[in-house]
Amino acid sequence: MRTGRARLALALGLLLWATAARAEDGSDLWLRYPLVSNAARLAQYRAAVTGLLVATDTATGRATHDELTRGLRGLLGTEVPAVRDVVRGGILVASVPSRVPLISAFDLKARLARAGSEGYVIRTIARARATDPPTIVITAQYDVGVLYGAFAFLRLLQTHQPVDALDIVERPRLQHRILDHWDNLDGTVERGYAGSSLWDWDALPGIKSPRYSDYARANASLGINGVVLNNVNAKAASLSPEYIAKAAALATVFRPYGIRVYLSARFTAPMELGGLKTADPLAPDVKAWWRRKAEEIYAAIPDFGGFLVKANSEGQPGPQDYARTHADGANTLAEALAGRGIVMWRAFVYAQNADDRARQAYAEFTPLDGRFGPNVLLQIKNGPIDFQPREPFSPLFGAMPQTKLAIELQITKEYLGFATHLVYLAPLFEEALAADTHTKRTGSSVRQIVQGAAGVANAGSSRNWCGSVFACANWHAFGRLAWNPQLTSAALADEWLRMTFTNDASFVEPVKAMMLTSRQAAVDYMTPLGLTHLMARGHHYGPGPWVADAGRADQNSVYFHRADATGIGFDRTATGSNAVAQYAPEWREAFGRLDRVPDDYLLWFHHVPWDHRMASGRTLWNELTARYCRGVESVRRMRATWASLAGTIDAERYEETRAFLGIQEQEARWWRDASVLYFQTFSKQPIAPDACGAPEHTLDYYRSIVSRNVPGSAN
Ligand code: BDP
Repeated sequence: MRTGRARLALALGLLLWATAARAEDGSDLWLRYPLVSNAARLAQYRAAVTGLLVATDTATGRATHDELTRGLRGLLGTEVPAVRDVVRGGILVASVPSRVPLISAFDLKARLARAGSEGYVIRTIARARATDPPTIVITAQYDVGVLYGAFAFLRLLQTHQPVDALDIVERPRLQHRILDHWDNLDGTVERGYAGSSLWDWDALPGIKSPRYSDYARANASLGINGVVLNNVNAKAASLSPEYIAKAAALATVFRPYGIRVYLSARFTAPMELGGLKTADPLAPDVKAWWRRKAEEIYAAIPDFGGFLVKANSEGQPGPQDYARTHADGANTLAEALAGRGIVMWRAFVYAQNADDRARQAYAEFTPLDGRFGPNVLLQIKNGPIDFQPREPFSPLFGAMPQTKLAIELQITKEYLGFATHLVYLAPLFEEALAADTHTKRTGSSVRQIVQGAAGVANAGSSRNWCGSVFACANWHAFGRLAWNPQLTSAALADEWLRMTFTNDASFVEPVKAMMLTSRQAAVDYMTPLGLTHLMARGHHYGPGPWVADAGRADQNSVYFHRADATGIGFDRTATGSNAVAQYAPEWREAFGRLDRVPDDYLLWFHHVPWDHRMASGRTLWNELTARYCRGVESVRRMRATWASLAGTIDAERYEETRAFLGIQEQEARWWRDASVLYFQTFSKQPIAPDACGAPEHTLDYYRSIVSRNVPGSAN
């Protein structure tokens, strides 16, 4: 028999073990499920949740059961018993509602119809006898809906919401909610700042890491329903039998979570894999090759989602190599899928030495409107150039009324300080989705026009998934906005903070405010007033406004900012490239006129004299330097906010963020000093005294900085 002392030691040991096992390393993301700290709420939840009946006996039903059991155990601090009926209260989860008497009795039909095929209904149903506690029903037309409903219910508890009179009907607004992984077959990730690829291609299909199902859980909790496994700069080998088997193994893990697997396809795969002499999309043997390939994939992955294609862009092969159009190329692949999947054809194209890179996609694609097959989506980056800290919306969104469209957003922060800088992207996503194209159609904002959203993923092998804890807020925000593009950045930050850290308002409120200012801060210290693409060459980390030696003109910073003795900015009005003509009249007017253009887009559309008087009363030069300093000051304030919160959360994640903010302040300062010194060589004007003071080093010093072995470079 154990002595009391031995028992105490054992208990202490177990406690220590449990604490260590729950170390806050970020790996649980927003699915931590800690005990509800609000005593009144906890009591309500415990009273409401007396039993759990999951009446959906499929793999998805089991995943739903497991998630609810895990979540409730943590949040309520007690095991919720699985019950055979819910006559005396509890949670009833069921798809195929007609088979569950309680649900059909309460006639949820109309609500279920509103929820559609992927949505869900959560409803508190009072029982006939007032003394019987009500039942919380989570139901849906299909089992994936109940999984989404279960996550939504857990979210209510995680954020301490009341659950006594629930009447929720949710359906996803966008049909395709997809993460694009730019993962290479050698395990590196193009523009990945969170370690290496999540997919252990070498070990697949034999070994399936437990991380794959955790990844799927995280996605399902947001409503993400598709994953493109490999880089858009695709290798043909990813369509080989060997890699199809590996993709199929991942699909098996993801399937219960409602996630379909997609593959990036290399346009010349029929030549590289099939030995054909051409990849001409209209050649019968090429069409036949794609059909056979699709059959082979569907035999291994019956719910294969389809192909993502980057064609005739940045050196990738495509239909234009055979004098065919993007529509010809897309349709050949789409026909091969024979209605079972979709082709996401990217609109990110730009020609060598084009007069204005911002005009290219519109020029190439608008003549093809109406010529894409029914299962083709044209995938358009939010702005006309390339995932910059701020861009106006792409004019293509308003110009392809007869084409299905998807928006592509970058979650990984290639141009926004990687995982190092705390930049919350929901305001950028929100801005892009809310943009009104002002085209003549009902519902002319981008979020009303698109049928899909693709986010370039930021998850990798890093223990905290995203390289830094705060970077994961962007994955969360993307997924939730793809489900409901009407959600606000503030609501999403609130929700993410509560689920990731704590519900304590004295932490949530200041940190939320900090997150919401962070994107504008990055715009200010990197590319204020509509400047764009001034990052160091290649890897895009740190300032490089002087870059002029890239192989292509339209990858040089000087091409984008056009600073000279008279002023700065890219004239995209009628006197310049006239890119402004690609927008609806309202925008032509607003963007095209110097007296009307918003400050945020000033230098995007205009070449402006250094002495131009701004709305603030300052000259352009003084406004530019003030904005750079404002960005640095914002980061200082972010740092101070964080410093004031010492001791309010776990040491591990507190410290990580503290250290990153320290680097961010130094680097914001680096951006500001380097940029103002460089632009001063054109303006020839002094830097007005500001809170940032004189630049710390000379311009030569900044120009001589060469960052080596930066992660995520294109390979
Ligand atoms: C650019 C990235 C490059 C990508 C490209 C794309 O620098 O690595 O391949 O976008 O979207 O921003 O295809």
